Parts: sequence; C-alpha cells; structure tokens
Amino acid sequence: MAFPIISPSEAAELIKNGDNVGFSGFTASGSPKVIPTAIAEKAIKEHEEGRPFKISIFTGASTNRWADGALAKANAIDRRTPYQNTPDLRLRINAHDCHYFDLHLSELAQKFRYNTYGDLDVAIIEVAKVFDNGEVILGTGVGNIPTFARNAKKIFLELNEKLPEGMYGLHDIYIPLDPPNRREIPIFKPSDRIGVPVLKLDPAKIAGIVHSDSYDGVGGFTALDDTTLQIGANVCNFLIGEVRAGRIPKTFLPIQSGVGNVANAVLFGLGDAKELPPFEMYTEVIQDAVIDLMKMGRCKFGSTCSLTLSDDKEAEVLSDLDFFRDKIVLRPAEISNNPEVIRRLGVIAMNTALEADIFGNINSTHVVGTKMMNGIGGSGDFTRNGYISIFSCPSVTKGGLISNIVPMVSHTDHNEHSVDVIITEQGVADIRGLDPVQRAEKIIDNCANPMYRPLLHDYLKLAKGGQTPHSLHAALAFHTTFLQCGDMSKTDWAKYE
Ligand code: 0RQ
Repeated sequence: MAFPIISPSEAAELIKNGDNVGFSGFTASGSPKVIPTAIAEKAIKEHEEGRPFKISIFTGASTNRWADGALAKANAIDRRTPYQNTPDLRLRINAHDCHYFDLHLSELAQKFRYNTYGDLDVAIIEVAKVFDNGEVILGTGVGNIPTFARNAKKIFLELNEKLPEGMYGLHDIYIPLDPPNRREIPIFKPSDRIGVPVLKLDPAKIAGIVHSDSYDGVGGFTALDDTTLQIGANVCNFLIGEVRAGRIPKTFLPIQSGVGNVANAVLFGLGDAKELPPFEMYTEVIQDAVIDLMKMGRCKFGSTCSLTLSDDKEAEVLSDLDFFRDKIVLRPAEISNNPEVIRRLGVIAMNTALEADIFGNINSTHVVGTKMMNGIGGSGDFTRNGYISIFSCPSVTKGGLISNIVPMVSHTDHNEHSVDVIITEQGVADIRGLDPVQRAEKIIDNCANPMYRPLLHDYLKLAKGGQTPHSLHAALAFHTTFLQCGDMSKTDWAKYE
C-alpha cells in the first residue's frame, strides 16, 4: 500500500484546535521535528487572524526545540505531560499559559489505554523506515508511541533521512495486557527481548508521510568541572564500598542514570572505576558517556527508552550499528521504567536533585518551591523501586548563593522513605537505617557545603518536636531569605527563636 507523501504544512492543516496529539520519542530523541514546527506556524497565523488554536501534547518525556520549543513560543500548547525541558515551554508553564501536569513516565501509556485524558486525535511518529504493510522501524526514542499509535484516530509519519534502515533490530516493542489481565513482564535480565523489532500500525490510519532530515538536536553537556568530577568519583567510591561489603553482588547490578550534567559526570566516573566489573544498564536514557563506556568495554549492555545523544555522537552510533546492535535495546517507556522489572532486576537508581533536605527528602522539579523546572521524569519510577536509590547534586548552586542541602525541601518529589543515599562533591551520606536526627547529622556533615554546615546545625538546635524535629516557622527560611536578598547564607535564625 503506498501512503501519501505530504508536506509538513499539509499535515498541520489536518490538525485542529483542541486536538489531543501524541508525539513519538523520549527526550529530544525520536521526537518529531518538521510537523510540530508547521503546527506552530499554523498557530501563529490562526492567532494573528483572531482565532484560537491550541493543542494538547502527550509525549514520552521531553521533546526538542522544533516541537515543545516552537509550539510553546507560538503559545499553541493547551495541556502537556509528562516531562519537558525547553526554556520557552518552562516559561509558558510557569505563566499558566500551558496546563502542565507532571507524571511518572511509566504511567502514561496505561492511563491512555483507559482513556483517562480523552481520545487521542493524532499521533506523529518519527520513523527510519515504513513498510507497505504499515510496519515501521522507529527512531532513537520509543516513549509511548506504541500505545499512542494504537489509540490515535489518525497517524502522520516523519521519515527521517538521517535514520538508517540498519536500525532494524534495536527496538523491542511490547504492550502489556491491562489490569485485571496483566501478566508478569518477562524481563529477567536487561538484555531480554519480549516483543518485536517493528511497530505495526493500522495502514488505514496513516494519513501521510512527511520527509525530514536532521539529527535529534540534543543539547550538549556543560564540560566536566572539579565539582561534577568529584560527585562522579564519590558515587563510584560508594558503589565500590558496597561491593566490597557484599551489599552489592560482585557481579554487580544493572544501573539506571537520569539526565543532565551531573548524571553525565557520574557515568564518566564509572569509566575510571576499574574495581567495578563491566556493568549493564536498565535505564531510560543512554547519554553520550555510555556510548564511550560501551566502546571501552565498561558498559556491556544498555536497555533504554532512548539514545539521548549529541548530534556528533548520534552520527557515530548510527554509522556503526553493527557494533551497537547487540549492546542496546530500545523499549517503550512503560517497560524501560516498569516498577515490576526495576524491582526484580535490583536496579541501582541514580538521579539528580535540585535540593535535598537534612531528613532525606528530595526536590527534583521546583525551583524555590514554585517554578517548574523539567518534571519528575522517570526518577520516581526508579527511585521508589530501585535496589539502592541514590541522589546526587552539587552542594551549592549559583556560586554558593543557594545551598542545595536545606532544612526542608520547598517541594517534595521523592520522600525519605525512598531515598537511600545522598551524594555531593563534599561526600556521601548513606542514610539507610538511620533515624531522622541521625540522618540530618550525616547529611549536614557529609554533604552540605562547609559554608552552610554551621547554619544547618544551628537549625537542628532550633528545631523542636517529635521524631522529626522542625521549626515550622523557620523550615523554609533558606528559601525566603533567598527570595528577599538573593543569598541563602544570609539566613538569620535569631529572627525565628
Ligand atoms: O541552572 O542552567 O540556569 O545554570 O538548575 O542544574 O547543576 O546543571 O544539573 O543538568 O544535572 O539538572 C534536577 C534539573 C538537574 C535534572 C535537574 C539550577 C542550576 C542550573 C541545572 P542554569 P545542573 P543538571 C531523568 C530522570 C528531573 C528528575 C530526574 C532534572 C539548572 O536532573 O530535570 O532526574 N531532573 N529525572 O543552577 C535553584 C536549586 C538548584 C537550581 C540547580 N537548588 N535552586 N536552581 N539549579 N539546583 C529525566 C527523564 O526521565 C527523561
């Protein structure tokens, strides 16, 4: 069956104000590129002519500057979930121009299958190859597209010239049965394959194919510096200690790592930690550092939802697929992030905090408690279910004006019950088995920056009450002081005594 070849603007014309639209991909990887830009252009025109035009966008995770970026700039996004990271969309969300709801990434597909958010009008899918029977080879990120494609009334494909047909075999497409008929998801090691290498679409739904020709446009990482290198080294030393003590088997356990500069530095550190055996990953994103670790033989296998690579690294992988094909599997988000599988495999979960409090609660999403940064992403899926759950971050931000260790987090994403270890460049606080006050002493002494340690100890003296002492009056004083004068270190406890 020959599918119509259309232009991005012809596709955009078929998308209506108020539509629910599902995008392929996970992070910028595998996200559509040209149709969203055309939708944004249409939105600008509609707005100029006085007509409303906004769509709701459902994804695997964040997307890219041509999708979230362009559509946010055009103020064309009504509802959005589950994770985002473009500056323009962040601005729209915090200005309430866009109704964003943050969700654990593993949950969206099932919620769609039960119609929680209404019908899906359109799915836009980036592909490497379209077969005449409607089967497609997906791109560098899978996300929730198997479910979106099943539910959508109409499908547009973006056939990206940069993606070689040799990607065949990287993907493992599987949709579980839903409750009450759900069976075990039969993954017993990261490399187990349980599905099929192609996504089968209903040919009758394919409304058109649009050509595109660009890499994913993943932003580069900030160069490693003394702080991030030290965080990486501290994480590795902690893991080595766990293996020596027999709390992690000598054969090691699969690793998950979040996204961002800190996560990249932690992965870089694993390359040098030769006392740790070559390891496998059961994770949601594979960043540049992992590709280097695979080439060095340090990372043996990666199960992931996406290859979140800078353009140069993406080109390197796509031109050497024979090397990578037996080392990588790309899965849908509800499988890469599946709590059942994460718990079964004993995944070592490593995610990044904006701030941690002295009792072990984590804020990963809200700057000073109110401004959405990116979203929880998969950090909750992995943290709650990991064998060991680690959070890392620098001890201070903005040259020391912000302490990332605070008396009470200004927003809670991960609570003390799920967090095992907090790591900064200052050191490691293993808080397993400690009561709240013991945890506080350890986090302050081992993780807080020396310039903030006296203030944090003084807070503990001020704090009163039961098992978890607090001064509810003073608990957010670091944040209110920062909002008043731009420097948390100016916090004055005398005002709260
Ligand atoms: O801001 O860019 O203006 O300088 O936050 O901070 O140190 O570069 O760290 O790139 O690793 O991102 C938590 C945001 C960290 C990310 C977060 C400011 C800081 C800087 C970024 P600038 P860094 P990273 C994977 C799983 C979500 C949860 C998760 C994230 C910017 O890792 O989104 O892990 N995680 N999900 O200056 C105010 C503080 C701050 C602060 C840092 N305490 N207060 N600003 N910043 N700490 C994702 C997926 O599932 C796909």
